[in-house]
Amino acid sequence: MLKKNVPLPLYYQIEEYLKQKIEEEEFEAGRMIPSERELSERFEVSRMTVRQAVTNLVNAGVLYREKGKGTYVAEKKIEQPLKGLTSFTEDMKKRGMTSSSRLLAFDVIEAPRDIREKLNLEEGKKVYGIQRIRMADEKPMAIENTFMPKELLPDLSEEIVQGSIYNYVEHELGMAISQARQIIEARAADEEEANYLNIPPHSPVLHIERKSFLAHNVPFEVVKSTYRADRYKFITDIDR
Ligand code: 16G
Repeated sequence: MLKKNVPLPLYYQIEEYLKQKIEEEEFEAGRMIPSERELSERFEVSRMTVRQAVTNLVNAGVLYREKGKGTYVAEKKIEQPLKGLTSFTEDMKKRGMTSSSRLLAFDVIEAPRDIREKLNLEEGKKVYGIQRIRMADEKPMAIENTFMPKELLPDLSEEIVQGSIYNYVEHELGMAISQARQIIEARAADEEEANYLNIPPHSPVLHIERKSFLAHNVPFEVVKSTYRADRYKFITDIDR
């Protein structure tokens, strides 16, 4: 029951009720929530109040609407700490999920200027241009465009990049990955990205550019990735 004599707005109390049901997994991901009519009858409030609560949760990515069908519980977002230089494979393993990749491109190209500058390469040097869709439990999470100097990894193959690149660099080549710099920006998915990520066109995505270094400040990768904003949130701890 909603409390009418407390300073919490009714729509807020309905949001809390729905969030609690989701938290307790009584409403699991993919399940349809009760209709606006049912909720307004149950709580004895107007449908407008219910709609406000539901819309807020849709905007927060907790629920999603399907036209002409109803409102459903969204998958819980993956919470990715922005701390520790980890690979996609490691991140998914830590969560008990299975990682896999769909390889879209594996080319050796002359480094485009911006990549060449970022990787400290001379003009004409070759880089790998690798495009992978990264999946968790077979669902697409991100698209990664990776550029790495050919000279540094002469034997890289399609087979290797279907698995973990970091594992190959560290455990097959014995090179230590030391640090990285990452820039995160919000964007709208274009048609192609939306298609690969299985989301509606123009959905929000997070674009991340990571430049990573081996020991002695040798840059070994520039990765431009597009993450589903409905499936990811990035967490930082900050000290004062
Ligand atoms: C992460 C990294 C990426 C790196 C990849 C290696 C971001 C935001 N993340 O996805 O830079 O290349 O892990 O993963 O760029 P792998 O070892 O599983 O191939």
